Amino acid sequence: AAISPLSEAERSAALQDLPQWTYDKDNKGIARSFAFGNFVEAFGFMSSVALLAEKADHHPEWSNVYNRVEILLTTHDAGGLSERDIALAKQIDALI
Ligand code: H2B
Repeated sequence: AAISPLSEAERSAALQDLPQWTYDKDNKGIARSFAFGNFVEAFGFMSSVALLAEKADHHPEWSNVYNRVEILLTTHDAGGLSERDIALAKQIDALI
């Protein structure tokens, strides 16, 4: 792994800036749910996230049902949560 996971203390500190995201212990990542007015808005958001993800070479685990989007960010190369997830979460929040 080229990148190391955050320590518990680093994770707590990082999540202070991401109040809408919660740590998912089982998946070793951070998760947030988004709700939009309809499917087109949800999918437009996903398109924007996809562009950010491709630019960062860091990709979300996610799902969409109609107007809702669930995102989980974890770093496979680190085996857990890393700085890359925090950076992408902040970029995603900035879209909203
Ligand atoms: N996305 C995520 N979420 N975790 C990774 O470890 C990761 C990735 N690794 N996107 C990247 C791609 C890596 O596989 C490529 C080769 O850079």
